[in-house]
This record gives sequence, structure tokens and C-alpha cells, in this order.
Amino acid sequence: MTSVPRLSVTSDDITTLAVDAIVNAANSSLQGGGGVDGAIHRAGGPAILSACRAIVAAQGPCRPGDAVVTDAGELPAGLVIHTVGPVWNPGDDEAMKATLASCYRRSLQLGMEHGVRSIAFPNISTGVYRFPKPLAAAVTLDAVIEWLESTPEHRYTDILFACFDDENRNLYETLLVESP
Ligand code: AR6
Repeated sequence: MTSVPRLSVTSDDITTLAVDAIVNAANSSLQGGGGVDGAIHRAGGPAILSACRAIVAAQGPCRPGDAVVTDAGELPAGLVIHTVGPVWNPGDDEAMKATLASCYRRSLQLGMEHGVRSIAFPNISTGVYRFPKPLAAAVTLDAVIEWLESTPEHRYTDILFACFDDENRNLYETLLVESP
């Protein structure tokens, strides 16, 4: 039977969440960086970076829109799914939207393949990568809801959006009321 997951918003630091998997807004090198990526590597310890290096050595850099999974080191989460969002490029909106949607779909797919039932996403690409927040929120929720509807075999029970700033939190709260 298909479970109907709860979609909710939290303003907590994603590194503190004891969910089955948290998603990292990484870059293609998977070597860590600033923003949520830096926070995850700092809090999770060196095991995450070692695992990322092994993945890049085996299969090369992670392409934008794709995702890979590692252990979560010292984090309370079970796994980290590292995905690479698009760097916002004005005038290339359709390609940017498609890449961002792919980040969420690939992360959900990988999580499902690893038995994940609760997952937390940061607001991918809306920091250093400058994707406009209102557009990113709409693309994100469309992608997640479409994936859930088209993947009846999923076992997700909880999908959290870790919104670190007021603008994102307000956007997600409004959109989730409109399409719960
Ligand atoms: N918990 C939840 N959300 C957070 C946290 C946190 N601890 N810290 C920041 N955010 P960004 P991007 C939010 O820049 O735009 C890195 O250097 C933040 O407020 O982390 O996808 C990577 O290595 C924002 O809304 O990711 C890449 O090079 C959101 O996370 C590049 O940045 C995403 O902001 C990726 O850029």
C-alpha cells in the first residue's frame, strides 16, 4: 500500500535532525564547501569526506541534478545524500528548473533504494548558487509531489524541508497550505 508522507517545514539546522537521511547541497567535487555543505562536513566529521572522495575516485564528479549517498559519520541522521544543484544562470530558466527538480527526484529515488522513510532537504541552490527562492520553492514542491505520486512503491513517511531563513520558511509554509 502506498504511504502518504507528511510534508513539513522546520527551521532547525539540518545537521541536528535525527532522520533516516539528510540531503546535502554539495558541489560536483564532493569535497565540501560553505553553506549547508560546510555545516554537514563539520558536524559529521572526516568519515563523510573520505566516503565522498572514494565515490569521486570510482565514478568521477557528481553532475548537477545527480546524487550520491554516504554514511552520516557523527551526525544523528542515518545517511547523507549529496546532490548538486544548478548555479543560477538568468536566461536559462527552463534548464535550471529541470536540474533543480532532478536533484529532488534523484535524492528521493536513492533514499528509497536505501530504505529511507524520513528525509530532510535543505533549500538546494538558494544560497551560494543564487537560485531565486520563490521559483526554487515552487519547483521543489512540484518535483517532490510528482515523484511521490509516480512512485507508489515508496515507503516515505516524513519529508522535511529545513528552511534556514525566513523567506524560505514563509514560502514553503504558504505553498504547503495551498497544496498539502
Ligand atoms: N541547515 C539547513 N540549511 C542551511 C544550513 C544548515 N546548517 N546552512 C545553510 N543552509 P548553500 P547552494 C541553507 O549555499 O546554494 C557550498 O559551498 C542556506 O540558508 O548551502 O546549493 C557547496 O559546496 C540556503 O537556503 O547551497 C556548493 O559549492 C540553503 O541552505 C554551493 O555552496 C542552500 O545554500 C552550493 O550552493
